[in-house]
Amino acid sequence: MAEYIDTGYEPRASDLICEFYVKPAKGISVEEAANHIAAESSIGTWTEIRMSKKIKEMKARVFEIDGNWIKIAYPSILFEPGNMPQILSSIAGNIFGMKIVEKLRLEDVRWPKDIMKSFKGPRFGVNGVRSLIKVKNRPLIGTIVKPKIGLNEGKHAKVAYEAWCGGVDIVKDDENLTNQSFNHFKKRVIMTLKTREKAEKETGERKMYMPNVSAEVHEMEKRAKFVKESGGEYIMVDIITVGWAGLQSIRNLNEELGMVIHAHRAGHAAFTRGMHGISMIVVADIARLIGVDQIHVGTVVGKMVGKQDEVVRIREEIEERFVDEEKSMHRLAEYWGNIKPVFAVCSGGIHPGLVSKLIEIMGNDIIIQAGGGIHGHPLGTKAGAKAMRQAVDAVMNNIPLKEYAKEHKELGVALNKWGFI
Ligand code: CAP
Ligand code: MG
Repeated sequence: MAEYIDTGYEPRASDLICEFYVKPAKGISVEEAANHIAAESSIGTWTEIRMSKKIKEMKARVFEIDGNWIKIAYPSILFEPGNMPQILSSIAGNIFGMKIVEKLRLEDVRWPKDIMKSFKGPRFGVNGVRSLIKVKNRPLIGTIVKPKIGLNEGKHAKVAYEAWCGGVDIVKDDENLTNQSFNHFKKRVIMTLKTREKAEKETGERKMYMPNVSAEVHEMEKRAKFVKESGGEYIMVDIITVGWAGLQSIRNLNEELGMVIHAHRAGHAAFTRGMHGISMIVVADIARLIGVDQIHVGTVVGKMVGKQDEVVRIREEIEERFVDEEKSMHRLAEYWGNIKPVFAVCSGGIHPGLVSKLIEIMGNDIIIQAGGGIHGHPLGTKAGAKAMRQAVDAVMNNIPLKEYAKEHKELGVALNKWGFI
């Protein structure tokens, strides 16, 4: 049944191409596994089925086999434009569970133009967010209110106020804070936007609040509308747990709301780590197609997994800067057409002592978020926020952190507590 292997096939521009890593089950060749993967993810099943020539033409073709790496071209007729659940049920569905593979990782996808155009893409993107916040060059600084769970609405708003006044640009809810008994969503949004106004007046700077609207779709839509009516400019969505249909729904609604969508990726590591699952590069590209404006990509230096080459590659793919033609399947810089670049968010275990290394690795066009690295500062939240801002200012002025800390107490206290690299 090797009729899905066609290494002479030249993919058409209209084909969707997937790159997989495959470790076949014992006694199975890569070629045999590849054949079954292409069958199961397009028109076939485990045994021969009689079918017309027309249907056979819809089959996927394995056109490249290089060790454990295979590339499969899918005719775009297999897919419903604009329907991410259907597309992923094909190229990232049953195939992960087939006995014939021991490990299977969807590493990269090259999206054909007609599929890309069927999604909305980011509303703001990097430039839109920068002009909203009125910060041109330096990395944006964000914090997550901590403790992540347990504060009532008033205390939440106060922590946010302290962080904004200390110099943070953006304050977000944590990924598991939504509308609990101790902290109701609407009351939190109203109280926090109120303290945001106060912080803007006191600092003369734009300050943003990202309420977490993650919930069942209709509830999510109601919460997003409420944020808009209350004067907010941002919503945060846990894109993995709300699912791609949920994200598409909220992005569709956002056509009328016009808010910035922050994508938290809690849960991604259930399938992006190791060699069985889907790469974070594919997850980030899907999120960009559907239309988030900023997404967590990892930090290399913080508490979460994500090696330098992978994290930098994700940032390159979503911001399409310095795309290394060799590494990426997205050969041409204009690959993304008018789909805006997405802001890379670096968060997780970050504190002021890691900021210079982080910027050295990731560049300036990032959003640096610190939760514990601000609220755990010995002198409190406001001092922690000041220390983060001082660390970014030091790097932007090419001054070593230790040097800058001599004239900036809050940074010095942070470096003494957590060290620096
Ligand atoms: C960070 C964080 C974020 C992680 C998510 C947390 O807090 O709020 O959710 O950054 O990881 O809950 O851990 P800290 P990623 O700054 O206190 O670590 O960005 O890798 O998706
Ligand atoms: Mg969190």
